[in-house]
Amino acid sequence: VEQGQMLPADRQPPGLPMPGAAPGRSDVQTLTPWLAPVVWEGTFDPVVLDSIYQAKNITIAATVFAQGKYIRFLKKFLETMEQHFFTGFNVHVFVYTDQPIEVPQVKMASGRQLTVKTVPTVNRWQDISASRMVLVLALIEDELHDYADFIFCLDVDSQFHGRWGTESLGDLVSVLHPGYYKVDRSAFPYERRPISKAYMAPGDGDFYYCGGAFGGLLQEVHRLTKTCSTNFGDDAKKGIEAAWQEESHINRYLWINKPSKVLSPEYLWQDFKPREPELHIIRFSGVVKNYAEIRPN
Ligand code: UD2
Repeated sequence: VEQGQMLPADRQPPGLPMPGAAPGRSDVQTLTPWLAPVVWEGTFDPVVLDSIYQAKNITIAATVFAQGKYIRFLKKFLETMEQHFFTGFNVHVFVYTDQPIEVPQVKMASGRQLTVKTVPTVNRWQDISASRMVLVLALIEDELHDYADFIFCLDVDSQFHGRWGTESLGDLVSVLHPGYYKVDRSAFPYERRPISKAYMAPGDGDFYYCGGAFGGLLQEVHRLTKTCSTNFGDDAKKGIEAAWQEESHINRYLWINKPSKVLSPEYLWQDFKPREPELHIIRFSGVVKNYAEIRPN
């Protein structure tokens, strides 16, 4: 290289910012030890990302379960989803409910659609949580494989407040649980009984991920839901239910099959928690609810 000539971007001496580099964050972990990005506000350029995926004309599927009294959360969930979740992209939302006539009419932009799936009423909330894996697996196998590219599975007792878009796309995507991203691994509420298929030994695990939001490429979420529903069923045959139902199985799966992208707690905060300084934006959060009143038992 001649004196004064620019080095190619990948040959810049260490310590010099690359021309056009996205601004980073130094106050939070932005890369996992296996080099998956941890997505925080300020670590990506939404315009660049959107233009990449716009050119590919992708379709994103999303599932949400609203059974029993949880139907009351659906309207706000869908209204705010319309404002913030992959705006400008093809989105197909699947609502699973035992009360199809109660599903609110929400005006959706072109390219976006909603399908209602009627499911039987379930009496134990733990069974609702568990049945989600089986139903998402069936959806991918029976309906989505020939047209959707990505899928996200989301809790209904939540609302969107800010952009959730193409920066969240990856092969296998999980969200750091807002209650455990700053605590030591030894305090993670993993399933600790060796007899369970969700078992995590002391010292195992990378992060504690939440069950309320996960996703990725269709084939990756297919693998996750297949493994987790099989393991959940194997536990049930032995009369065991993991500490946090399917969330425990997801955590075990993601320890063995590392996520290719990790979303910060901006992507699933909890409204009862005061906002922490590292959260420059809250994109999606769980509303405050009275468990005793809302759950079937
Ligand atoms: C946590 C997880 C949740 C799940 C659960 C496992 C987060 C923020 N939440 O939340 O995803 O892993 O632990 O036990 O990560 N539902 C109904 N009707 C019901 C009960 C549940 O539709 O009567 C559906 C609904 O979509 C709800 C989801 O199941 O959002 C999870 O249930 P939850 O919100 O009661 O679970 P929670 O708050 O303990």
